[in-house]
Amino acid sequence: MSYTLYSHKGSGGFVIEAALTLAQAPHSVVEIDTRGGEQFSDEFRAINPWKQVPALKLPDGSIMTESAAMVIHLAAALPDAKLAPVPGTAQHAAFLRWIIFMTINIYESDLRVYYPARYTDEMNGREGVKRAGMDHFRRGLQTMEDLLESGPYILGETFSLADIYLAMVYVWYPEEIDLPRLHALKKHIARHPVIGPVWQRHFGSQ
Ligand SMILES: N[C@@H](CCC(=O)N[C@@H](CS)C(=O)NCC(=O)O)C(=O)O
Repeated sequence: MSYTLYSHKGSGGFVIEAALTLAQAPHSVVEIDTRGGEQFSDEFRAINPWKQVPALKLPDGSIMTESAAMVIHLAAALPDAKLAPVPGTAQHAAFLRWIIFMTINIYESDLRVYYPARYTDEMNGREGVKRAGMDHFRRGLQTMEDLLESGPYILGETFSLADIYLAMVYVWYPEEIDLPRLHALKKHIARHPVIGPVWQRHFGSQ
């Protein structure tokens, strides 16, 4: 009864690996070399037709994709690990709100920055897509920085998978950015006794 995570170092697979590690759930990680284009192979397309990592094989053999869905599912499937508030509570509503906000607005703008050609059909449009992506990315992170005023975590005093997700999307921002609360959160996760080593493997000493 084990999970199989298809991932690439430094990808959205980080938060899923962190969740499985925190919950001490048996799992293995299959490295997909997305820089070398392995996500486009027939073998991986059979796992995720959208050709992206992370993908997660559940213990019953079924496959999940979409990092936000996986985070929400794992928190529900592994309740003893307390990865998120109890479903149905106001805290859980806030958890869902910010996970979805981060995946739709921040993760997505990161893709516009790193893969601008997918968002325009003219060569000359790529710089514009990338610039607008950076702007969106920055605004998304600033929204989270403002939210952490009542932190130190997204849910106030309660640490959850949403914070790990946030540190991950923050570290993807490709330029210097002055967001001290996000910086402190990232440091906290990088030094965490359980998930710190997972962080180091994905992002080094960043
Ligand atoms: N919406 C997806 C986005 C997944 C995604 O963008 N994955 C990136 C790595 S972080 C990827 O596979 N990049 C290679 C590619 O898109 O070709 C999720 O949240 O899981």
